[in-house]
Amino acid sequence: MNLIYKNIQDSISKNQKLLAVLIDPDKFSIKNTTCFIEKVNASIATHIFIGGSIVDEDATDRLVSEIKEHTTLPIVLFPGDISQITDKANGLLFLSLLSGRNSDYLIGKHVEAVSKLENTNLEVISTGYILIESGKETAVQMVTGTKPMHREHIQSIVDTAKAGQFLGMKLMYLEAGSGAKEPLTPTIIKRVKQEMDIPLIVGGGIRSKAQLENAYHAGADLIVIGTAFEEDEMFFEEIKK
Ligand code: 1GP
Repeated sequence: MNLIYKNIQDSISKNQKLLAVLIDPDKFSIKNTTCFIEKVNASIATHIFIGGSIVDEDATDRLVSEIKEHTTLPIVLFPGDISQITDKANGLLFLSLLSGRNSDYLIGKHVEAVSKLENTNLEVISTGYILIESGKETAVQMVTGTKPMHREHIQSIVDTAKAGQFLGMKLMYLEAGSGAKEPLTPTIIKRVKQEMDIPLIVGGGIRSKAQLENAYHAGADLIVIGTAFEEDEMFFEEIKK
């Protein structure tokens, strides 16, 4: 049963917007789990994403086990590396970095991941991942050795997203990068959304309710926020149910 993907599609058909709180195991203190997840549960968040660019081996597994004790929200892996795959989560974004031309991140790591995934019950969701420049070098850029797409090259971004859809990807993720100075512009989100039939994820640099609403209004179906909560958990106050 592909429940996570089906629920995303059902929410879109009911015009319900989705929000994922992203937790990076490398930056999160496991001792803070109870208190943090209580805030997530009281918020409009619909998903918990877990992942980071550089994470210690087993840290993801430990963190997911702990989080599961405190929430019924779906836990989806957003892995920077194969070592972050754990059966304890509910699903995994099988990300292909379409904005770059590093074959490892387009297909190589995916082949390596198969033997690990075959021993899990994770719902594997094929996801096109497009990094768009945000004014500073991001962790994804450094780790993958790829360049982000230019913000002004909107047609190239649209064509890249459509190519991913033609390849059969189930989700498309537009990424400004963790901690981006500015989130993606409504124009980019709107143009991509207009041309796509698959759900659109948007993340990177969203730090206020107004920015969240702008991105939804432009066409984002699911928004991912991590840094804003790392910097100040008071942000949860603004997005209570
Ligand atoms: C990062 O898109 C996510 O991969 C979320 O970005 O940490 O800037 O919220 P932030």
